[in-house]
Amino acid sequence: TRTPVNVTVTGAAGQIGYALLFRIASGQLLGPDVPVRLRLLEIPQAVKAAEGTAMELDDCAFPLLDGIDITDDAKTAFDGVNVALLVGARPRTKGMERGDLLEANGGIFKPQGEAINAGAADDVRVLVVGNPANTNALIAQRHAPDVPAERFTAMTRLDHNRALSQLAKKLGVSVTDIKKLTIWGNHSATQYPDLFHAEVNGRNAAEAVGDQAWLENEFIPTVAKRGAAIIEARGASSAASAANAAIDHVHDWVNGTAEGDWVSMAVPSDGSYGVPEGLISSFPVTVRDGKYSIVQGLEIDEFSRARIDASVAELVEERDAVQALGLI
Ligand code: NAX
Repeated sequence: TRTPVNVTVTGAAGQIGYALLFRIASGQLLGPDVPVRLRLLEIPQAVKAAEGTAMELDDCAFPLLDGIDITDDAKTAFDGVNVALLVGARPRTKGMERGDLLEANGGIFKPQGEAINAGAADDVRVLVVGNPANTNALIAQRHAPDVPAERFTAMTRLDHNRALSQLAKKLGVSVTDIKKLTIWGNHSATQYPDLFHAEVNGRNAAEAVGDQAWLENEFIPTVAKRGAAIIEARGASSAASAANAAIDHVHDWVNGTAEGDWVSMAVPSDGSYGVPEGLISSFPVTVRDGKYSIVQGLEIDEFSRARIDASVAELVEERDAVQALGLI
């Protein structure tokens, strides 16, 4: 039998945590033959709720679930961690300025980065889900100097999946008919879902749509504002779909992407496509042998260039703001 993989989930008592943990424990994160040991990190007031979730996990009698530890201490939570899912974050509340939000999250992601640096396994992979995800990932990464920078990623897979679904609906095709869709930039309203490199049954997706007005005025804003639309309809933010995207992100990072396709991941830039080095920005990536690479050589036209630049400019602003606050 294989040795269990240590998976740490922060914000485990939250709504994404509740949708995520059962799928991890059932084998959907790493595969049907990989046992997992779960570590749940919560703030002290939410430990009891996390214990309740752990009771339910026990009650599922998942064959692959090797054990569950619950803690409010980051060092304990990340000791020996192989896969870290950083979901817990400080949400923006009424009257909160952006600086306050970044500062509050710096107070979470700095110590978590330090704890990952101190105790994580050599093969650790980190996915930041908690918003502002790209910049929270940057903060954690900068406080983990001994971990290769490329192990820190942020989630734009939910945006990617949303874009797949919107396009499939528009064209009356299945999501499996669509390949090479890309989310560029920040996981925020400035993100750029790109159809110009995407293919629908082998045909260029933007051409298949053939309607620039739909692309600009419907598709892009619908994908970018989908989170707000879910809150409006459901009275709560995306949870099961966010958990699903986190599963997809890590699953593909570990197990690889399909031949002839790619996925979107926010990863530290190597300067590709003019994105300043080190910024954690979303790119098209392929994965082979557990390592991702940014897809190279795509031609970026003027329309796409302006959209990518605008989202990257926002990431630069966020980075400069956390730098000014002394968080990185
Ligand atoms: P909830 O408020 O339901 O849960 C968050 C949990 O995190 C709470 O239980 C809280 O106690 C815990 N927490 C807070 N600080 C912590 C710390 N320092 N250590 C450990 N746990 C801590 O939020 P939920 O709906 O689960 O969303 C979690 C995060 O995901 C939010 O920041 C949200 O904005 C973000 N999202 C990111 C998405 C993405 O695509 N990247 C999409 C979905 C979601 O909006």
